[in-house]
Amino acid sequence: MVQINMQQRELTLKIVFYGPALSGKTTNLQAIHRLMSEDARGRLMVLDTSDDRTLFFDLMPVFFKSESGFTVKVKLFTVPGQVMHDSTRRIVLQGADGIAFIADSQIEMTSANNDSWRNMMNNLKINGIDPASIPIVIQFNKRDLPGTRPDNEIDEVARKGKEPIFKASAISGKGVMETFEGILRLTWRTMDDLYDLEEKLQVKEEEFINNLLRKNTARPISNPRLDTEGRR
Ligand SMILES: Nc1nc2c(ncn2[C@@H]2O[C@H](COP(=O)(O)OP(=O)(O)O)[C@@H](O)[C@H]2O)c(=O)[nH]1
Ligand SMILES: [Mg+2]
Repeated sequence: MVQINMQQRELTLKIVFYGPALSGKTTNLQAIHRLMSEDARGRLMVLDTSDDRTLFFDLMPVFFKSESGFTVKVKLFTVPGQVMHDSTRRIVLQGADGIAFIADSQIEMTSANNDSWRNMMNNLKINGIDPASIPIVIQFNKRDLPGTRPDNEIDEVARKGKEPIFKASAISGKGVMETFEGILRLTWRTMDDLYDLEEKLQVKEEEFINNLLRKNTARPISNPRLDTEGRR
């Protein structure tokens, strides 16, 4: 649930990366962490299911300070995909403002994707979130692997459904920031319709997007002049 604190001048949104086990949810967060400017993101906390814990999820905040003086924070979560961790998924999904559904493109993972999608719809309802109105984008990950669903089939899925679809290979970072931008925009627009964010916060969609997609410009400095030119 979006948190708007007018006294503290703070906005907090929650975006959840959902999907079957091993589809690449953690890998997406790791890529975002790697590709983003250090001053736009916090620590990536990965709680692995190989440990003996009761709650498993990954968490990373991204943030900026708007020109109007608001601290805008987006908390990114992943859920554990394994069937047995349903209660964790339900808890992590609580109060979600947007969802990036990470599907595994491998043909043999089709039913795992479908099961996870149905499980998500069910958990949304249990949490009192309307599955028809929460912003959702779908990423078909692992496009680099052989034996994945062909592009034309994915394009067909895109034509039939209402969710924006992105193709990715999260392991190399390809398509990750596009997916992230997709869910950020959709979430911003939906929240703006509901709560007049632009008016209340004096923040425009482009300011929100551009600040949350600030790239990591770090690279070997061979030519100091070039290094400063690359920055904004
Ligand atoms: N080939 C390939 N492997 C990937 C890709 N994304 C993730 N993986 C691998 O898939 C496995 C599961 O990824 P992980 O992010 O832990 O999945 P999660 O369970 O959804 O968090 C890991 O071995 C990743 O390296 C990808 O785009 N291509
Ligand atoms: Mg994971």
